[in-house]
Amino acid sequence: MTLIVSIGGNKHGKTDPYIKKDGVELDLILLIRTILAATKEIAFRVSQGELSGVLGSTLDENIQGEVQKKLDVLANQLLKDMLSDDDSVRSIASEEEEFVVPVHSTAPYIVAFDPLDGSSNIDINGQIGTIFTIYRARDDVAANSPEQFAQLGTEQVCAGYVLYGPSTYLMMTTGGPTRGYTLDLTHGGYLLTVPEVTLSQDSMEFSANMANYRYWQEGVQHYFDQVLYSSEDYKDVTMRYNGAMVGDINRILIKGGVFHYPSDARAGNENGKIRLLYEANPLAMLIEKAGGKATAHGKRIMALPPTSLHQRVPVVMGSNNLVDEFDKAIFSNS
Ligand code: AHM
Ligand code: MG
Repeated sequence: MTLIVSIGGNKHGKTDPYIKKDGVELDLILLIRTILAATKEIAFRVSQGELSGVLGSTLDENIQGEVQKKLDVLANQLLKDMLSDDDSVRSIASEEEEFVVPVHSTAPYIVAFDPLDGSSNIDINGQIGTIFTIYRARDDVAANSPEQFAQLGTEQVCAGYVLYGPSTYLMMTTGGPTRGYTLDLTHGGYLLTVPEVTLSQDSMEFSANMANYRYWQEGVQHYFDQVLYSSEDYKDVTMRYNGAMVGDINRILIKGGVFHYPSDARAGNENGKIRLLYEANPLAMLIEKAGGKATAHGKRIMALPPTSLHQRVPVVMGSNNLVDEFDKAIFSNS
């Protein structure tokens, strides 16, 4: 059943009573609305595809050494511009920006985002999304300091993503349960469609880029050998891989399963590919608040002390049993 409540308010003038129940302050609700306003604009451009002139690549590389897509740049700029206009934002960090962007020096919140996750899917009309996270600003460091964002994932006051799929879908937590919202194109607001997401613990589905097998550590290779070829426990196993973590995690939140992006032997991938601040922590919070687990090196992702703004971590996250079995196989003797 679709509940007629909306974070952005709706034609009946109601706001989401569930968010209120989480004890969320009004200025945080307004900040979330700013982020969502930007995602609606991105969703519109994405839905226009080739017609909006945003497909294809730029000639530039981002801080991650990846060629930027036009939509990466556009989504980054939209979020940055709209958040810079919001009085409650002290600092911004983006996967596409080398440095922290200082905004309002005494504002209460800092925001980090991956403006367009799954960039390789842009040109093929595949799943892509925006991942975001909000923390309280620190008064002991400057607004332009990366130290603003050197906070544990457990300090997040809001985490979410918007998936630009056949429908535009918001998954978000403000400290309470993970909830799902669908963008209603008839009135332009996100409507609460799943008040409480509960991760299935029965799934035998995994997401991993198996083409990286040759670069993985021996323990990880051995684990996947068991899963694919020998263990009776995994005889019903199946695999799905989107090339967009946001799509894989959405599937896992709805159907259960586990996502892996292990470290590998390639230069730069010693800690895998997934960024702690922009991807791992917000998605870990959504997974945990839905009853699942998220670990790196066998430890809880949200308890990892950050060491740098663009830090990467190897990730495994999803249904408890599948995360535990992987960690037991890899880390029980280390
Ligand atoms: P991006 O934020 O630049 O799009 O990179 C992150 C993405 C994840 O969404 C996805 O799971 C992963 O990169 C795919 O990487 P690979 O092509 O190595 O499997
Ligand atoms: Mg990403």
